[in-house]
Amino acid sequence: MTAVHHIPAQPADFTFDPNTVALLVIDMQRDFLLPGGFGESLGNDVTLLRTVIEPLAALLAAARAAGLPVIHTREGHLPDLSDCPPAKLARGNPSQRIGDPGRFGRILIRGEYGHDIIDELAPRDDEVVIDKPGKGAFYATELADVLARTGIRSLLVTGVTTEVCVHTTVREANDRGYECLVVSDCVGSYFPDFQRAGLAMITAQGGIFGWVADSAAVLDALTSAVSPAPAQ
Ligand code: TIU
Repeated sequence: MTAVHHIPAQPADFTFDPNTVALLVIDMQRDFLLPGGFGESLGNDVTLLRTVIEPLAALLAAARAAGLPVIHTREGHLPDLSDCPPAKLARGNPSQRIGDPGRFGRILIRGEYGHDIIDELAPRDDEVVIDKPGKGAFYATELADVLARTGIRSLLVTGVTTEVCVHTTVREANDRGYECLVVSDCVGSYFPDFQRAGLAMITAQGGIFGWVADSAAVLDALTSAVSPAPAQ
């Protein structure tokens, strides 16, 4: 199917071709969403982020049913921390630093239980998982190659946190010419004010970074506009 479809969004309808759109799920990792991980070590209340899980699980199921590519990302570092800038390691006064032993293994270290994606949103074997050392999903990763290879031009952006890794990734994507729809109830922040401002900053100035719509609008468009994937 090559038709262009519309999702009612801010600041204007978001148009997409089902053949060139992907669902991007950013950093839905135990270290950010479970007590005892990196997010909590930074002094955050993780319960605020957990409101994202249910709507995002529904959107993920719909995207899979519609045959959309799904790309997951994970923020984290090599066990020897050689890919972690000293400034990132030293910043702030966390109760536990990256690489320290946490409740779910070494914090934000690849291969550790806490670094992996929460069970509710576990990637399928055929889905791409991008490991990233930074906040943006393009920096020092293969994401640009994956998108070019698969012909993806538009991204439905979800995950955590709104003002940090989601924003950085949307800004990187915008500069590279990708069209991003941020799904408002499928992105989360530890800070309600930042959630509001983060979403407003996407759509301000005529959509300076992209579009925002809630998952109900996206689900509607996916179920009505995109043919279901053939039965396996
Ligand atoms: N601290 C915070 O809000 N976020 C991060 O450190 N990483 C992501 O947003 N994934």
